[in-house]
Amino acid sequence: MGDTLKIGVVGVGAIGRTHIDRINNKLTGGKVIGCADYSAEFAKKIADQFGIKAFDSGEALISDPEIDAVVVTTSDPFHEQYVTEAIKAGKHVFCEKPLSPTPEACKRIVDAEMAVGKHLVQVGFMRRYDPGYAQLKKMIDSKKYGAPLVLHCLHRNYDDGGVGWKTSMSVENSMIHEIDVLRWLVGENYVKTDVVFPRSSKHAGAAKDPQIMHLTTESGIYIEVESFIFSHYGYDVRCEVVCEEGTLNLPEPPYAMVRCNDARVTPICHDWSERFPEAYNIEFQNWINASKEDRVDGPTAWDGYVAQITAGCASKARDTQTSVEIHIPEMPEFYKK
Ligand code: ISE
Repeated sequence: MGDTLKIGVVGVGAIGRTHIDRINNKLTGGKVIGCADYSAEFAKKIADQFGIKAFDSGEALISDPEIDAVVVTTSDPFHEQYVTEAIKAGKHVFCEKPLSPTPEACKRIVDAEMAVGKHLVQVGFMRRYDPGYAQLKKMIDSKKYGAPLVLHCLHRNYDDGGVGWKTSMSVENSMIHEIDVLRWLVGENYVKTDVVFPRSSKHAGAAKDPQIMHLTTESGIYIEVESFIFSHYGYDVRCEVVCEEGTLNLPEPPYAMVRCNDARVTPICHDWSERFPEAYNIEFQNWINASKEDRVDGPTAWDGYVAQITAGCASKARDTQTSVEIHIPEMPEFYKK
């Protein structure tokens, strides 16, 4: 492998490009040397922009001996195919969230990884690397404020994708972040969920928006997450953890307050790329460092599977407007190591 981890990116239509830029221009120890896309012509265009090699297919990129590790940023339904291919090639693979749209596909990835007997997969749940969430985690783990009892969370986008947004995406694409990061924060799986539809915004078109997802954990911690995709004011992520002897609030980005035109204004972010750049940088630097040491040190394929089981139950709860029990299987020994 040498001193530099040589990385190939499969899927460069969207976030993959920002990861190439981050790895090649901001981080150390890794270099994206090639990319592939379902359109080979498009891959060539992006490869030329970054001065890297274009591969004819994801498979060709993954099997190339020059490539040490793989980043999968295709559209969600294609994650399984390329992650599995990388596992078979024995290469470390970073897959953007969700690991796969269905729990069944995630389970197949888990089985494939266990079959090769080596930890290779990391899932892109970047909020775990956000310094604000990391502070909350440290405070909860210290037990200084007693046990967490209730979590109040908001996840608002300005308009996230416009008219293409579907009702199902609020859980599956957006609140999947809370499903993972809150489970990690409190260190417990979920046992029950329901999803409520308040009056819908006129900006949401045919989609139901906002939506409120409720989750209950094994010890009875009660969580509510408001997802408001068409908030039409900015990107706003909040999390308040109510503990027995204090409440903990996720820090907001430190924008300076401006006094002007008879007003006091503190700006907020416009979208997720502005809100979480540090989290992405820390996440990828960690992934590069761990891959070079042949380790996985981040959200695993098992975490991706558990998130998808939970999201599947929340989707069922949403579609049937009932409360749905969540049954998470026992974590295999393989993932406890
Ligand atoms: C998007 O895919 C993300 O991952 C963002 O973090 C989230 O806020 C947004 O709603 C999703 O569509």
